[in-house]
Amino acid sequence: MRDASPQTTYLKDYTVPEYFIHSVALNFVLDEENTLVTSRLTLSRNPASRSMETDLVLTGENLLLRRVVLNDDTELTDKDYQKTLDSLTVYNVPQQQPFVLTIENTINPKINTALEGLYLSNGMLCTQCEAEGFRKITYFLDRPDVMAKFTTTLVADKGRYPVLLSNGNKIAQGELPGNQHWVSWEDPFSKPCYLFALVAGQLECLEDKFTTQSGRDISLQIFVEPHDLDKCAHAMQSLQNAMRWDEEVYGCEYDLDLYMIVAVSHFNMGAMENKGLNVFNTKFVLARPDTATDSDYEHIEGVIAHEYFHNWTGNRITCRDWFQLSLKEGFTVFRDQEFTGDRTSKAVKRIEDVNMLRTRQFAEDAGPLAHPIRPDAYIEINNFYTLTVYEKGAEVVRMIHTLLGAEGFRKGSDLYFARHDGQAVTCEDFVKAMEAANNVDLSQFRRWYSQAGTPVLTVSHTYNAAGQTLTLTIKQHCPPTPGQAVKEPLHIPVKVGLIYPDGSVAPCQLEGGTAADEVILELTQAEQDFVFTGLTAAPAISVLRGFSAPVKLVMERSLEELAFLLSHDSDTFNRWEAGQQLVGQVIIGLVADVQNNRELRLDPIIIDAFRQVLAQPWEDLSYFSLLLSLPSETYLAEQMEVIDVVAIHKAREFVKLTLAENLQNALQTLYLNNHRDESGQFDAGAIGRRRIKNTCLSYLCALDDLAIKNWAHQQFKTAKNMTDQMAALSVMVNNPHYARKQCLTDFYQQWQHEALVIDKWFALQASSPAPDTFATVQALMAHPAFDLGTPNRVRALIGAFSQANPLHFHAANGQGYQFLADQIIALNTLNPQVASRMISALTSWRRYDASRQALMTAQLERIMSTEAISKDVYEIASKSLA
Ligand code: 0A1
Ligand code: ZN
Repeated sequence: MRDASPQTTYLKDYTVPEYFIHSVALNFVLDEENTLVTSRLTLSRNPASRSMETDLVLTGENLLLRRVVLNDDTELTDKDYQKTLDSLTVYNVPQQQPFVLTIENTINPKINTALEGLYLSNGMLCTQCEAEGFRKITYFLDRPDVMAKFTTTLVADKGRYPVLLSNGNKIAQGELPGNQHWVSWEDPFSKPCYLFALVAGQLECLEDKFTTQSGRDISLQIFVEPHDLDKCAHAMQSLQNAMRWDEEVYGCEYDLDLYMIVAVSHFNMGAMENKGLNVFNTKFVLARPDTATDSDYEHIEGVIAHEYFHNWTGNRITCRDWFQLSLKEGFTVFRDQEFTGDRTSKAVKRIEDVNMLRTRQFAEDAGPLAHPIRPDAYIEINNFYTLTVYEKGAEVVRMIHTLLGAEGFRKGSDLYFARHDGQAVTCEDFVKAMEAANNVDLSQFRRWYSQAGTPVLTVSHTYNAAGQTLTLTIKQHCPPTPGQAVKEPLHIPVKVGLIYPDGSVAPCQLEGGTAADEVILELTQAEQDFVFTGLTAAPAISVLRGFSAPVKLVMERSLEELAFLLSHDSDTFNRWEAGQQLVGQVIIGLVADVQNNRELRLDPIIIDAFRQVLAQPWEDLSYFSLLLSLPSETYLAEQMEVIDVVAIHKAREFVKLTLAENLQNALQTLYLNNHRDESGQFDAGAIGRRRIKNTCLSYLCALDDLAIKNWAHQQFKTAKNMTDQMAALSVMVNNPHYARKQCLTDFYQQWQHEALVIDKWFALQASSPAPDTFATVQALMAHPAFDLGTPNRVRALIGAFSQANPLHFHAANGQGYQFLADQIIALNTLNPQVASRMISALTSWRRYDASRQALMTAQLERIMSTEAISKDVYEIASKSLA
């Protein structure tokens, strides 16, 4: 039985809440299986509500109700209220004056495998309330526009739960008979219940402080399981960096006296910004040079910053309703991207973000689940924590930044904070603040919030030698998406630069304008001409610099033109992009050769281009490695009409091998020059050395060369940091290697007590192109360290296989699809959020050949017929088939 035909919620139906909750006093008597929750709410009628209802309807799920008391003196009986599976209606509550309602209920954290509400993680009790988890703790008005002041008292056994945490400041604590103790917390800021949190457990704490720009000392505490205390230093440093950056760039200072982070090993997502008490997936906290890679270090800093930045963009100013999710997420992702760019390399960060957007968000936008960054309907809101809301949402904020400039954007954010502090608002309020502070009209720009799909820009040009003009014609078109057959033209900033044939910068001077090195064209019509003047020779055109808009660019360019841009474009993004287009075009050509059984031959222009890149001195070695990296199989797949995973893999491997054969000496020298025995050096220089070295190793290991294979083996055995150890192991797992098996066993032995490292061990094997991978994956499902109840493990094995192993997941006999569906069906009852996220690998079935389409849809149908299908899984599976 499924939840009786799941209901859709629509943005157009939004109405203000009928009641407000001003304050809530919570009392928890904590117990693994039977936690007693007492909630004392002070409520009043919302005068702005037009409803005539005199009943109060609270939401609540999986709760055992014990008592309801009105105004502290009247115990209500079951004639005064009605309970359903997901609500509590109290009849005829006072309309004229505020009233107090006290509710007592119990919950069972132990059986809560969905990890939403109050649950157990390795013996520790913790909560996750966004989006609608608070209703699994107690009856409440569980919607973000109901903001209340929370005080929370936690009572628990002292031995099992010595540390008791909740939002805000600790105001009192004491001992109780029977080895019990209690702690009270008070959060002075009004907040919606999705920002509530509590944690109880045997935790150790790393403590430090931060002095704000106004001179206040903030205590910073990171709580972890005792064996992880030696892996918190980087998270602490990251938090301090983020706090400083937000003061400098946005003028935002932290508001409480205490900032706590707790790392838990069971978590559905990355982390959660609960006021003053962030709860994090251990993956985004714990790092030691020997356990975490450079990329882990960077992600930790990014996620710590993201959650910290939410204090202003999310908590102080929150969302009116869940359709506005991108208001806080798009803006906060934009902020964390800029922060990471400032901390590391702007060029590299932009490329990494665009890579992810183009491979994953573009696919979402082109498929049956496409939705605008502000969706207009949902069945299960948890399904809308998507790449579109987060990553495309960030691109939309970035475009506003591009159109207004850094100063104008800052004026807009200042006004937004000043106008709306303490409120629950909409995307519209954000855009209005940007407009008002800059005196601009963003009417057409607003369509980015309501229109789904990735626009395609088609660019052509003509150069007029006599008139020394260049005319750039840009057309925009957006393919239809579900429910949106016709699209209106968008307001799109297109950053352009021009380059003379000798490599010098050509002036960008639009008719009637002044000359500049580059220009932002504002495309607003379906087709528009831009005329550049004063050009003494036909320039090369660098379009969409910095990836100034989330669009697909169609522009006919020869391999020679692309090679020219690769060596001369001054825009770091477009320079890299030229290389990607160059080699991408060639690989796509080779895919056709593979399909037609033609002999494969690599165009020498590619080898030359790579040789030139290798010959130049590069300061930013991470950027250098990106220039040498081939487009991913997933990105290449996006370029094909019908995806052929086998041909893509063969063609790409052929290019890799041929480059390695032709450039072996240069790659070896580069490897040796950058190979050091380093541990714990995290400056840009050391990170860059590791990255370029390991990029070279990956090319070289494509060669059937025993000496090189020994290099990898040696690097694996002697590595003092996880980046080098993992890089070596991965080339050994992904290429035939004599020591592969032994090293995998040794690695497991070495790291069996470090869960996050063991996740890497699972993921690496699951994503390998080696022929025995499917059998390995099946065997790993039965490995004692595998557990369907631990989301990180599920993502490491099942997620990596289905999302990062196109070759084997899409095996022609359909075994990959069947395997995934089996796991989704098992997860449906255990953890619906994780189950529904796993479906995405099947959603894109229309992109494959007829035989695979049939196999994939058959599995989606099978998922649809699951008994007791959750709303989460139902929504994604049914929309995937629609
Ligand atoms: N707001 C968090 C993401 C998050 C969303 C839902 C969760 O549980 C269902 C957990 C975390 C963020 O953006 O970091
Ligand atoms: Zn967020």
